[in-house]
Amino acid sequence: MLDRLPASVQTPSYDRTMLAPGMAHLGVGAFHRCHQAEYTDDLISLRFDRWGIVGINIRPPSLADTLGRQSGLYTRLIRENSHIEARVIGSIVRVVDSQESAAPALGVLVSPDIELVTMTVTEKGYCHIPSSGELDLGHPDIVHDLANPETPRSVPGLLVRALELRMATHGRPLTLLSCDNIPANGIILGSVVRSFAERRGNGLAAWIAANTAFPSSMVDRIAPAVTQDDLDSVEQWFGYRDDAVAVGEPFRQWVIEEKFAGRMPRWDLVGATFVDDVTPFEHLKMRVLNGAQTTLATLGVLAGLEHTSDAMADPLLSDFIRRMLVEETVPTLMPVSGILPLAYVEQSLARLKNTAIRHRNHQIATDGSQKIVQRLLNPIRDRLSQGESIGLLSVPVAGWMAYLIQASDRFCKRWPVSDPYAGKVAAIADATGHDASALASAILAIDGIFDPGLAADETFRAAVTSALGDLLSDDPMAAVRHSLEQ
Ligand code: CS2
Repeated sequence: MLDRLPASVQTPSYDRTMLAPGMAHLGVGAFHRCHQAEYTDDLISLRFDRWGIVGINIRPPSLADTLGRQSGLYTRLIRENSHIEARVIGSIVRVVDSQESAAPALGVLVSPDIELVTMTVTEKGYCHIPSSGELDLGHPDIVHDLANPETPRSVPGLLVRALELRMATHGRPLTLLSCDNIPANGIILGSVVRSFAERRGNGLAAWIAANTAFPSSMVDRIAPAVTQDDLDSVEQWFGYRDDAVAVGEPFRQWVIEEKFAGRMPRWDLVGATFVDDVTPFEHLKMRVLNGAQTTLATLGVLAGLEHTSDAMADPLLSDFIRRMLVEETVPTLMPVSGILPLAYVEQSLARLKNTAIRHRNHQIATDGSQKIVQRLLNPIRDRLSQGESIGLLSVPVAGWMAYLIQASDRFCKRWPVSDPYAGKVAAIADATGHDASALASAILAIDGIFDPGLAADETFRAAVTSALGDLLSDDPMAAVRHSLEQ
C-alpha cells in the first residue's frame, strides 16, 4: 500500500518487517500518534533498533478497525493555517484491544521483550486525588482491583499486576514513563503503583523499588480529537482513505527525566531533551500553554465560542489571556535554561491561534477537575504565598465552576459535560440555587480538588465568588472585563 501513495507523502525509510517490539504504549489516541510514535519513527529512521511500539487501549475506542486493519500504519498530518503536510508513521508494529478484559494487555506488558511502557491515559487514568496526588482508595476501579487483583480495570491495578507477573517469571526491569499532563507525573505514577503494590504484600513493593523507574516527562503538541473532516481532508488532499489519521500542529517538545531502569530509546538524538529535573519545564508548559487552553476553553464556551482559535480571535479573551499569563503566571515560573518566559508566552499564543487546529473548547474542558490544580491552582497558591494578586487567575477557576454548574438540572443542562466531579458540582448547584457566594463556598469545600488552606484564603474566595457571579449572569464576559479593570 505504501508504494501507491503520492510522492508528497513521506513514508518510513526503514524496513518495517525487521522492526521488533521493545516498548508498549497505553492509550493510543491522537496525542500518542502525533508525539511519542513520531519521535520513535524519527529515531528508528536515524538509528534502526528494536523499538517497535505495541499500542494498547484498555478504554474505547477499539483499535482493531482502524490501526489494526492498517498494520499499525497511519497518516500524521501537520496543519498550520493553510499549510498541510502528510507523513506515514511506521513505529507502531501491533495494536491490542484490552477493553473487555486485562488479559490481552497483560500478555504484552509481561513479555520480556518489553523494556519500557509509555502512557497517555489522561489525568484521571492515574486514579489519584488531584489535590494531594495520592491513590484514591475510594475510587470504584481501585476498590474493584484491590479485591480482584488478577482482573484489573484501572491503570494502577493493571501495571501492578503486570509487575507482579514479571517478578514471578523473568524478573526483568521495566521503565514506566508517564506522558500525561499531571504534575510530577513520574512521582504520581510511582506513588499510585507503590501504594497499590504495598497492599498486595508478597515482596512486590520491594521488587518494584529495585527493578523499575518512573521518570517524569513533559510532553507537548496540540493534537485534538480526530474528526470526520480530518479523514476527508486526507482523501481530498492526498487521494487515499486512512481511518487512523492523526492531526497536530508543527510545534512539538518532549523533556524526559534521565532516570531509567534499563535501556531507553535515544529520543534525545531526534529532538527530545533528557534532563535531571523536569519540574521547571513542566511548570512552564502546564501553567502557560495548558493554563491558557483551559482558560480559553471554559470562558470560550461561556462566550458561545466553539474552538480555541475562535476564543483567541475574540479581542477581549485574547487580551485577557496575555495579561493573565504575563502579569500573574510568568512570575511563578522557575528559570528554564534556554527559554525566555515572555517569548514562550508569545509562542504559545501564536500556537493557540492556529485556525487549522480545530480544538473544541468542550474537549479541553473535559475533566477540568483533573486539570485545574496544575494549570491554575498551583500558580495561584504560589502567588498568594508571596502576597501577590490573583484576580486574573481566579477568573478561569470560576470559569471551570460555571461550566459544570450550567450543566446541572437547576441551570437547564446547558451542555453535556464529562468530568469525575460533574455529579458533585451538579448536586451542589441543584441544592444551592443561583447564589454565587453559596455556590463558590460549597464547591471550594471539595477537598479532592481544593486543599483546605487554599479554599480558606479570603482573597481567593472573594475573587472566585465575584467572577462566578458575573459568569452566571446574562453578561458572562463581565467577569473578564471586571478583572482587567482592577
Ligand atoms: C489540552 C491538552 O485537552 C487538553 O487538556 O489542554 O491535550 C493539550 O493540547 C496538550 O497538553 C498540548 O501539549
